Amino acid sequence: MAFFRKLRDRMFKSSSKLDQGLEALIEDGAEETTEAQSPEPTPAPTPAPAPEPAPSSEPAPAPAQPAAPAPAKTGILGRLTGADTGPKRTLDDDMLEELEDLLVASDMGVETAQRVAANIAQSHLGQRVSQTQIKELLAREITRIMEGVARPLPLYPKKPQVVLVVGVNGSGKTTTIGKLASQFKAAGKNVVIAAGDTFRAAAVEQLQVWGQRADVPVLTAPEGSDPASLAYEAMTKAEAEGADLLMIDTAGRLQNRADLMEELAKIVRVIRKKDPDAPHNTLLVLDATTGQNAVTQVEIFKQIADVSGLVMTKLDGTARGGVLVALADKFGLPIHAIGVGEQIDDLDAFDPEDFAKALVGLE
Ligand SMILES: Nc1nc2c(ncn2[C@@H]2O[C@H](COP(=O)(O)OP(=O)(O)OP(=O)(O)O)[C@@H](O)[C@H]2O)c(=O)[nH]1
Ligand SMILES: [Mg+2]
Repeated sequence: MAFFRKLRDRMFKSSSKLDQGLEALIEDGAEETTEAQSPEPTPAPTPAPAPEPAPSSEPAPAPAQPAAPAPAKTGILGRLTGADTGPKRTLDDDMLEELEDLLVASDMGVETAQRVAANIAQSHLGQRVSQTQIKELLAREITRIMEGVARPLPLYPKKPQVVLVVGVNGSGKTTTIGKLASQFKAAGKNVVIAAGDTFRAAAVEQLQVWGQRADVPVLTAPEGSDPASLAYEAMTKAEAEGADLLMIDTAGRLQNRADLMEELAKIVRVIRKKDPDAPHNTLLVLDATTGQNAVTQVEIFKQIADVSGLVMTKLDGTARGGVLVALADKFGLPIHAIGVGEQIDDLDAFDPEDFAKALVGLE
């Protein structure tokens, strides 16, 4: 599926907190390390005098030479080879602990932060690392975690393929449906949208605007009617019209509102009456600026609606994408796409390396 195209430059417009934290981590620690290592050009400690060799006629062996101090890396050779001229810090337990704290502060979650730090320690403990190096090491670990979850929305031969879109209020469900519909339409698919948010008249109007932009029909029901019935009717209509894809919008619901979650469960039950395999995809739309609460959102929506994949919106202009790493590590749910703006083509494929680099502040 070549639909998703890059808008990489828009990801993380704002400067990243993690980026700055990593730089400070090396800078602050570098001072201590340099002081501790070479306060002054003190003479190399003389090795303890060797015990007097037992009197013997043999000539005493020459005392082992103390190892010559390693030449400073800032020599000509160092300057020629190492482009990395900034401060460096020895990766020790203190630094690892600070690194872990930074990762937790960037919403990566304690477990994931610990695992990432441990992996970096495994390869680099005791080594002196620069700001760029620590960012690269981190980006490598994050990329590794995210690689397994970067997957576009799968398409099935089933007609209609039912895509249910769920999430908390304002996460970007309706916008994402508009964007997806436009991309699938452009790819030659016959798409229908159902306005399952029957609570607000404005929600239906908003979806109709997206339907016009994407040039796909929007099926609606009167305000206040049962969203499960609408979903059922939409499936019947989509089937009759030979649609490839039926995308069902739902009202935003907080995961701690049991009544609204039960309503969602009912929508799923009713859809399954019509087609036991449907919904074929249940997309949970998450707002990147949410932080750690996204973890609970995934847990509960997964339980109620059998979430099959994630879309993370609003990654433009926020540096708070760290929770995505925690989600990938914890749940392994595919990330189908990311929202990088409010316009119709502002939906991008999820690229793990780009994401990791943007998160840690690498070019
Ligand atoms: N910057 C940015 N804004 C986005 C993105 N996706 C959605 N939005 C904006 O977020 C706001 C909410 O988007 P909606 O699509 O209405 O969210 P929703 O989940 O349908 O909201 P409810 O139906 O009220 O639960 C709108 O102002 C969108 O323009 C994105 O990727 N980036
Ligand atoms: Mg909506």
